[in-house]
Amino acid sequence: GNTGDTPAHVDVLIVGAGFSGLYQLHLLRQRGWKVAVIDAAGGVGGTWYWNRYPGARCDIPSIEYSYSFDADLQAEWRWTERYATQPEILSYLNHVADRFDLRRDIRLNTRMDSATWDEAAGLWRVALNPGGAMSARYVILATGALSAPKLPDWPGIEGFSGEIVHTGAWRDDIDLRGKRVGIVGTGSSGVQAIPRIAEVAAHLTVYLRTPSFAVPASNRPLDAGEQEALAPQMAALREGARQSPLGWFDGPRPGMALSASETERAQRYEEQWNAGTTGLLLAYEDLLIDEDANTTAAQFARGKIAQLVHDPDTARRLTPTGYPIGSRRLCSEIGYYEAFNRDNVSLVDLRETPIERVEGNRLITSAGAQELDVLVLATGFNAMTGAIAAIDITGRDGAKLAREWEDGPRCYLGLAVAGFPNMFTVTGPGSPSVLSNVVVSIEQHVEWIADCLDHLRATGTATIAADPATEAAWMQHCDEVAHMTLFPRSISWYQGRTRDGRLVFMPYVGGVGAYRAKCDAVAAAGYDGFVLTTNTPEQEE
Ligand code: NA7
Repeated sequence: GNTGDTPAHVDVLIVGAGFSGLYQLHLLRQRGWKVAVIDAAGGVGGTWYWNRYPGARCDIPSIEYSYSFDADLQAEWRWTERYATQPEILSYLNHVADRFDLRRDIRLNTRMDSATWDEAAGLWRVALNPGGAMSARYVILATGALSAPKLPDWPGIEGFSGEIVHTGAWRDDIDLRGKRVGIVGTGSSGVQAIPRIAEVAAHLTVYLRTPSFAVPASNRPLDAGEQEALAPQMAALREGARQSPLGWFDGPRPGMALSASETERAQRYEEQWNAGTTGLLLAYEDLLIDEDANTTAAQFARGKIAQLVHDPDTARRLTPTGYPIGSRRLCSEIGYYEAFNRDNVSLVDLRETPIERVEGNRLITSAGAQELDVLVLATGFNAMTGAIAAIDITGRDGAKLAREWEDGPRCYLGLAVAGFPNMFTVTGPGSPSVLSNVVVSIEQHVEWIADCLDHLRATGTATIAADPATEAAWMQHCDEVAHMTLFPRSISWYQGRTRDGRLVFMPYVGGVGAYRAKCDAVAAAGYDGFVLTTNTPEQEE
């Protein structure tokens, strides 16, 4: 396909051709940098290339979940649904790649096996697979926060004789029609896939470990007129999103849940439930801060599950307990609960009857064996750190990034890791990315990194690296801010685990507006918290 040749040396090597890498390439090339992008996938699109499972769709309104950097791009693209499907987002990103002539600098089907910092030469020596060696002055890891699939390690799984597929590495040849399908996992991916698979499979067995709170997507078609009507306000809406806590056009409605009467609350929850996706959590300002407030929303959602699922025993199993609503990613559903009312769907509760092993085409739990033609793993990702830790990255003094992160993910502003000079991460741990409209966060990260590189060029700086003490202070700040909220009250992919079992809350909860202000202040102060070294003569090219 669209495979550019990779030169032996570039100024900037970008890993990943999703929302982050595409924009980073465009921006840096515009500013005169020599840039190459590699991606392991057979096409551009990142997350939206890989997650082709049935039902895959965005849970942020498509008009907001799109680039804002180019007014013409925004004006010419028309979304067909309020929440875009995976194929539509993928075609949008392909359109962007064509429109800005990005493909000539993108090499697909190529991984970065290793990257080693060469202190004497002041550059990264990189091993590509396939493709061998290249070097780059800067490396930008635009590898995605949710891109390294997490696979179960049940005994015998490697010998499963049916088809096995992870939602985040879906294959187009998977045909579920008339099949006996099992699906493990009921996070966002499972919740989206379950109703679509149930429609075509002979039988679907859902293996449930932790029930999710799922709210109706309230999806609907969007017509061009609606988007045209919004056009005059778009610039202001986009700017509002950039300064907002969540990166969305809408924020929480004013008021506290506990100050409202029970009748008022019930009415507002009903409205916000019907508004779609995260609407419920935006009903009041205190829902993710005050446990009692949160309980009122959780109880409302639990009541909905009891109404939607006919069999009381199944409804009980699907009802989340023991963690605050919203502290794990709220799922967006279209027919999820109703799917459990179908005759061809059954539920296995792994909390009572855990998975023991796999034998032939059978998944065996303590309740018995189930023959499956296709086993779908909706088991999630090694979030925020997984894709980077999978690369053999060696920084100053032989430090290995993956090994360092086993002691706890650390990253200054989610943008750079101390000990790894001239390397940037987009949506790294310590950034608000996954707790925001990630496209808004990505645009901010990408623009900040481009401005930083321009500054280094203008000032003749040879290396930039995060200062370890400032990095540690930032991670501690992230943890403190998180603990002012209810987010750490559940175990979720927002948290990393250290080798000694400690949980580390990874995303910055303080909001994209506050984060942007912090990043801007860091840059304005000459990259405060970074150590910059100037060019020595032998490093000049
Ligand atoms: P998630 O949200 O991490 O969900 C993964 C699900 O898989 C969750 O229900 C897990 O249960 C379950 N799981 C994971 N491993 C196992 C094993 N070994 N056995 C049984 N069940 C397991 O991933 P998603 O892909 O759904 O969504 C990720 C994000 O992508 C989403 O939030 C959006 O932002 C986009 P557990 O909770 O660990 O008990």
